[in-house]
Amino acid sequence: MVELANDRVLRALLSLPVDKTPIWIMRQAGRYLPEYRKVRQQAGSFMKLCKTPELACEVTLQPLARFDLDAAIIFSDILTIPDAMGLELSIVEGKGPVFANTVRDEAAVNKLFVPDPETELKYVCDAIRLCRQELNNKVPLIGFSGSPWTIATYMVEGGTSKHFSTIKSMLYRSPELLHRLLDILTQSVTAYLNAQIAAGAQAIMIFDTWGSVLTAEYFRIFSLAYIQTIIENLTKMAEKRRVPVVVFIKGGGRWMEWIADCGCDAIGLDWTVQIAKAKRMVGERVALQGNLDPAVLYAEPEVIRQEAEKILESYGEGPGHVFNLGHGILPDVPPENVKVLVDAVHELSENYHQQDEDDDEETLEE
Ligand code: 1CP
Repeated sequence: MVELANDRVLRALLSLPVDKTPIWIMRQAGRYLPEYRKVRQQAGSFMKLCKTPELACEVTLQPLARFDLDAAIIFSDILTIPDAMGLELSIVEGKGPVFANTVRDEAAVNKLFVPDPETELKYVCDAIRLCRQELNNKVPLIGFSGSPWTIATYMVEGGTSKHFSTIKSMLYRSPELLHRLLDILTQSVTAYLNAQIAAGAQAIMIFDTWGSVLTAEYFRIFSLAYIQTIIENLTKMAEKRRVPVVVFIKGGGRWMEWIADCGCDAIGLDWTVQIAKAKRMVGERVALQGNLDPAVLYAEPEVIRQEAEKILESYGEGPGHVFNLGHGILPDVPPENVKVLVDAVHELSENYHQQDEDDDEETLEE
């Protein structure tokens, strides 16, 4: 097994004991950092940044140079797969992601193919390989993908959506066509994540940002079932360690019981969930990641510490918690406040973990 100087995140995601609660932050490399904005400008566009492994690696590591974070997450986007399928993604200032081509009818679905991750998406695998070298086993590197449903919303709508009218009318008018699209995406995401693991990703996160726009019944059929198929087909061990899988369904608090059964090791929670309640409901089955309201980072340092402590207290003693925000960090947050949060979580969480020598005997090997 490769020795990591800090493997708290990998241990906590598998509910193994740790000395302190680990923390990383969704979208930790991003616009709130002036050094990110500089590299992005240098790159010329968001996609150029993603597609240049040296630059993607540089921005991945930027937040780790500033803060004592317990993991890195590869800098990329969930929309690299449709871009690789020929939809041509651009990120437009003030508008978000926009596709040149959409997928709204049978002819468009027929044209789709499963991208080869070491060809069309090689730039992501290269960035992962480079990051692993640079990280030199200091902290683990997280790989990620969007869920088939969430990726499909962008492909069908053509970008960000308010009411998801186009994809929902597809769901109710041509469910078989939507299933075909989701099936191609499921194969693509599985191959992509396995390639990320082969390239060196040590944990995997699946983002289902828009699962909660579905009804409970259709969430299971059109989103969760596909996530489950992906997880069943992921590489379980790499470098003699388990590769934990986190599933984040924004707004999925009401479906925690179902999510806990999808084969994931941990559930990412948004800030609307009481973490104590989540632990009571599913804590025996999965670890939990989250779930500070991202807006807390606008507060004074003392308030940030208090709000962090509330979450630590709510989760209570024992392993199985990775601290994070309940969604991505907001672009106008002062970077100093992130340091306050990261240091507070490490300092305050020691009280919730037993400092027992015997714990070291439990390992991640199988
Ligand atoms: O620099 C810029 O102006 C572009 C902003 C940006 C960034 C920093 C986009 C466009 N993507 C990213 C990086 C990104 N996206 C990461 C990086 C790794 C990290 O540090 O965490 C990750 C994990 C994502 C994932 C992502 N992209 C999600 C899932 C998570 C979530 O936030 O819900 C989604 C929905 C996207 C789509 C997307 N890409 C970019 C934007 C602005 C969006 C959201 C648009 C929307 O709200 O619909």
